[in-house]
Amino acid sequence: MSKVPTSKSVNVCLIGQKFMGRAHSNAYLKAGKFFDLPVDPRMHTIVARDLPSLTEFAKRWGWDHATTDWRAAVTDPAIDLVDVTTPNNKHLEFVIAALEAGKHVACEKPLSATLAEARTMRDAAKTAKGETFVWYNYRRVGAVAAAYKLAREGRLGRIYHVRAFYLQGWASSPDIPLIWRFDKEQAGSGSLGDLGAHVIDMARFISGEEFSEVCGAMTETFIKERTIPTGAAGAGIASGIGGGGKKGKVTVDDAVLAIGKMSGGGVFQLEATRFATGRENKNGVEINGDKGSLFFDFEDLNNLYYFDATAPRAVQGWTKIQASVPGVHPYQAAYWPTAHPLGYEHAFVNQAADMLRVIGGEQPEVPLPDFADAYETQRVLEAIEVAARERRTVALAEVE
Ligand code: SOE
Repeated sequence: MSKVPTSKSVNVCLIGQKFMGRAHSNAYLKAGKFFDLPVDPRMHTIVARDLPSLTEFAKRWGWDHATTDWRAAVTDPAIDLVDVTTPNNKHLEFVIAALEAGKHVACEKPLSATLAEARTMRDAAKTAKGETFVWYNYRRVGAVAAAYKLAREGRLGRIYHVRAFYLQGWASSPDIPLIWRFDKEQAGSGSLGDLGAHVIDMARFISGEEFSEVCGAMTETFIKERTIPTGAAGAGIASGIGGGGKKGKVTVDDAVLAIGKMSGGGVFQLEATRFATGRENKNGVEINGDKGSLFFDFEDLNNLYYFDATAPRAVQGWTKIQASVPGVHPYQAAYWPTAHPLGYEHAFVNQAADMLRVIGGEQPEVPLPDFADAYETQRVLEAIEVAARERRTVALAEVE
């Protein structure tokens, strides 16, 4: 019987066991199954605060070790990659400890709850030994990766408009308890950083341009206070009902609107909200250029819409490109034959695969956001917050 050759292992330490803990666990579990990687991901240690539920989580997902001692795990010589999926105000401490321990570090979006903390993380990454990554997962939804490729081929030309939207509706019920996403101290902002960050990154990624000026912005908090959750009820969005207990103040935006300019001279408009009743997880962009336009909507995630403005007028029209056809984006062929669509979780598997490629010395076809890249998105978040708070125009140059 021949010994199965193994490539170099990359031992992963994941911090967090909630929604992103599950999405990232699934990604590490599957990446080496669907992709030929230069390294072999090992689900070494899972870290969270409650050991009994954590031990159950480790068993279910196949983590070798479970611990509540994050510092021992992050500095364990056996660990190669530390992945942080905690609430935003907890990113800094874990990330800096991991970078100082010489690890590769991945962090959920947005980089941090505040620009100052994000800057500290960016600066620490500049001199660190390890690679850094941020989970702007929607870049690796097939249709978005395809949009990136078409834009790099020059299919947009000079960009006139960037229209970015992220519409959810889950928070419009007053029964949703005061979870961490409603607390400025933990989240940094509400729909702006939680949802707006994704489509700001998507707009930057596809257009290849930066946001250069916020000419106007406003935020609104529709439900000013919510029931303070007790026990598991506070765990996350899905847990929903907070009971009829004490109420606490919502200290973040429920919705944000912003307009402004892009670095190429075009204009942008951005909308992010958790109160678009009827919209479940509708994120996307429409980008109009002199050579063509692209439109993506995550609630129609298997299709990318393209308008070729250079085609003869008689045949001009919006083309619906099926993303699950091999060759449209670089991930489909790793999974299934043509027209077998991928889903939400595949974007995370694609990101884990690309992170492991970078750690193994390869260069993925679709760029991964590192801390420096994610910091540019954090600057846009800050500029929008200042513009809304002070009701004025804010140039990105003002927010370094
Ligand atoms: C918020 O509801 C949320 O879970 C975001 O935090 C995620 O980043 C987004 O992908 C789905 O919605």
